[in-house]
Amino acid sequence: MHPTSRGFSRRDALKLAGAAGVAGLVTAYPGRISFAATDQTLDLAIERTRITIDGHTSRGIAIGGSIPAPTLRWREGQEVVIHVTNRLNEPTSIHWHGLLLQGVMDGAPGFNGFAPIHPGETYTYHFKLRQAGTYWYHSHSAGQEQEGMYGAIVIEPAERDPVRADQDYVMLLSDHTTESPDAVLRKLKVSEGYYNNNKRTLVDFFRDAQRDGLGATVTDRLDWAEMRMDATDLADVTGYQFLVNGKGPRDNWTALYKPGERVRLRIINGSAMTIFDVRIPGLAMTVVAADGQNVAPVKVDEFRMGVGETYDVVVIPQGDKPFTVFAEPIDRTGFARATLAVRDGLEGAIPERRPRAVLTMADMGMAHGGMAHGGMDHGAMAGMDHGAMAGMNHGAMPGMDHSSMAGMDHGSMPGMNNPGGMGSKDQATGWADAGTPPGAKALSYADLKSLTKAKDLREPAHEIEVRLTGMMSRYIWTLNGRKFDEGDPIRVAYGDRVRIRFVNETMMAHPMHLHGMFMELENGQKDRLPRKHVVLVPPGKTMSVQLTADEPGEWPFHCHLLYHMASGMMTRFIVERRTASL
Ligand SMILES: [Cu+2]
Repeated sequence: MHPTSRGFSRRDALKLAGAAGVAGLVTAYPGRISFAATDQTLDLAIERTRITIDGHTSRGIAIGGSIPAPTLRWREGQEVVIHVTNRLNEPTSIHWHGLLLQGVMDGAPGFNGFAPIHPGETYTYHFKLRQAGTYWYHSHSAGQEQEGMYGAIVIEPAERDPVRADQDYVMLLSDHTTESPDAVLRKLKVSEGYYNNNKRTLVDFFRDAQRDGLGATVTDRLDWAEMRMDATDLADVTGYQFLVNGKGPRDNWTALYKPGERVRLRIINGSAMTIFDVRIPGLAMTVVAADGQNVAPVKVDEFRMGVGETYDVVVIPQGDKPFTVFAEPIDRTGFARATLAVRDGLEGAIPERRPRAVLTMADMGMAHGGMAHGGMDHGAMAGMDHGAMAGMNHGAMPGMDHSSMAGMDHGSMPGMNNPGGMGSKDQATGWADAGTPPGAKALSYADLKSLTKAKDLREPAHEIEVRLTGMMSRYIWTLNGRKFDEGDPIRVAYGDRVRIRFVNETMMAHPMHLHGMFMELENGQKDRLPRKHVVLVPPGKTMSVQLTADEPGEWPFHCHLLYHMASGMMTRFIVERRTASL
């Protein structure tokens, strides 16, 4: 049934879509928009389409007629009604990433009574906007997000915006492949090295460790680089094109400014699998928001962003020379670029490509100092069943399948159980070295400080450990060693203050996403911990967050790498109202 038959006019939808910049995604819109504080209704159809990137056309799925989907511009406090019509021949869904809302409106099939939207059906989402900031929306079904089902959400604050800007642009980063997501996942499952041109294994390392003893093996002279592990260990799917607002590097998406204007860039990592390092050579960026939440301004030259994260930055370009916004995936297999310019048609220089980021022993929490201090029980490590690890390949320390690690004192592995959560100041950017030049400042998670004081300052009453686990050799990614719905859900009582400790036992970074509530990252900022909906947990590291379980329901809690989630790296985070027993 067409939604208009239910009393919603197409014209209204188009009007809103116009305001949202459906046709104007690639053009500038005025920085100061007056928002009517009226309710908003819109129709979004989901259908197969074609997308042209750098002159080449391929297939995709559009929400609301475009890839990316139209930017939804709303205002805090509004009630929004969105009719989503499925014109595919498969079930679909839309999840409102980062929004606080009632569970059934969250749009994750199988959670909170939300069922997939079947072909031909229209589902009506309805929620009140309880927050402001930069967010995004995407499919939570199959691999549809990879196929183009993603768009930006910009919610203007009800009160005065603490961030002043003359221009305001969304830059939605994504990765595009001409292969179907099913094909990608199939190949990953058949052979974990499919996308890896330079196969190498950890087996050599453990063989050396067995022969020479781990102490001799783990030294400065032998780091992962010398093990010839390379960039491909950082990302398990390659062959992507990297896009800004659906445009390839040659398309050169351009944002206009007048010299001296304050330009706000709302940068969203809407990719399926790609962690980006972002910089604008010659232009300092002031980070003003992370995951939609205002932070104390911090001036940086570059930052790394996990899948699902957003950063708002303000830049003040001077002169009429164009600036290149450059986003390199950490495996350096390509780049996304856009241009800030005083008029269309200008191009900034493409900066020299950075060398591929390489994991170091420090990334695995096995840094120099750690060994010297005898942090690790060598004997226990030597007692590890190396045979059991023979089938293991790089990429996932999955070896760290706990059964075979029985002899190892996990807690003694430096960095892997770090009570502070943030062992070193540079932890968030110090892994898989970004290649930041001397004197340049890369954003660290430790820099993020909420602009406002936390509302709930109770010490967490409960601590939940979530181990990030996997077996790369079979392309199974898990939480606490269990695939989705094979393990127990996490249950917390409504109103409780809890700590979640992420222990990454794999050799990949995992952007962990909790629906329904913000996590407050324990990064040392006391009563101003930054509120995050995605926390990028580096390989071999531990990070912890606190939260107040004040959103009842059954929330998805998963790695935001699409194929990790698809292969099992997800659980249920259940906030339940408990009645006292007699
Ligand atoms: Cu993951």
